[in-house]
Amino acid sequence: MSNTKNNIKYKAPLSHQLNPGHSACAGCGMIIAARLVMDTAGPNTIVTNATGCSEVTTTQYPMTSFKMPWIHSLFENPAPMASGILAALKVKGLEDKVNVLVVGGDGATFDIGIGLISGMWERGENTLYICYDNEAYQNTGYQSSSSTPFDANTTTTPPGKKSSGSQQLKKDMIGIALAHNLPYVATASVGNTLDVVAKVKKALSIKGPKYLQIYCPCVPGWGIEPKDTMNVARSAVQSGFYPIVEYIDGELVSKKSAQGGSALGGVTKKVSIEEFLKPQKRFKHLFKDENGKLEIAKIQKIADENIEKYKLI
Ligand SMILES: Cc1ncc(C[n+]2csc(CCOP(=O)(O)OP(=O)(O)O)c2C)c(N)n1
Ligand SMILES: [Mg+2]
Repeated sequence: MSNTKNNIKYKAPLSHQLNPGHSACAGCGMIIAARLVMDTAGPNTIVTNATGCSEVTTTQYPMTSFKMPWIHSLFENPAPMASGILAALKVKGLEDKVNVLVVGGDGATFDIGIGLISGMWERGENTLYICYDNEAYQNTGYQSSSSTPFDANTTTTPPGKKSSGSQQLKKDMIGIALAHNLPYVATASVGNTLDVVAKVKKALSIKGPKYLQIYCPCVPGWGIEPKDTMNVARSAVQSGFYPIVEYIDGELVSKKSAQGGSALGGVTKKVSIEEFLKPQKRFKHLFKDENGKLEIAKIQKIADENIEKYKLI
């Protein structure tokens, strides 16, 4: 195609590994994270993708938004698929020249794929596992997963007379990853794009199995405005609700303070848990009555415990 006025040949932007034309919602945190991850990993990468929004929105047959080789099979399968790909790369003598990424949502990671992910980690496969953590099975209509936070309203944890939303605590997937003695384990928030990029780069520079869990607000599932995605992704960190940590060889090497900067630098103010919860319809029921106030105090306690555990202030 050419631009007749300037006589310039039009070329689609070649710089992105994940291209426009996907069907993710406006303001989707996952798709922002996915583009950051794919662009950072670059074209010399093979991706195996679990079932979920990251797959469904990017690869509607017969199209794909991915420029790199990409494969989807069953929900629980991307980890063993990556093992097979690594075996093939080994035969070709390419195992040190190609990045193998395994990506999936929290449902795929915390619940449905966990056994096979554990096997991949146990085998010490040279892969980077990325979890797009949007805290529920969003693609199928906002059902709770074991990543869903306490008191969140999902379609399987509706608040009512006898409950105030999910009564389970979010599974400590970081602790589970660390228990596998992985050389690299970290969380990031899509609200801090540079940190996501830095952590993907860092992870890919290390040999062996790596785990990066990225906090990704979901516009319809969390009931937020598309314009609020980045703010919510940041206030989750600044309130202590979602700790941002980085472990190399089991040692905590970096963490983000409750203000979003480095926790090593002395921080004075943090965002209140109400400020984080309020823009999200999944927590709306907590702002109705006195009982809600008691529940918010419980969530504040969870955030405070994170701050205490990781010394985030
Ligand atoms: C074994 C299996 N169980 C359930 C489903 C239905 N299913 C497809 S996508 C999906 C939700 C995925 O949730 P998550 O992994 O958190 O990704 P998200 O869509 O939230 O990004 C479910 C339950 C399936 N395809 N296969
Ligand atoms: Mg999810």
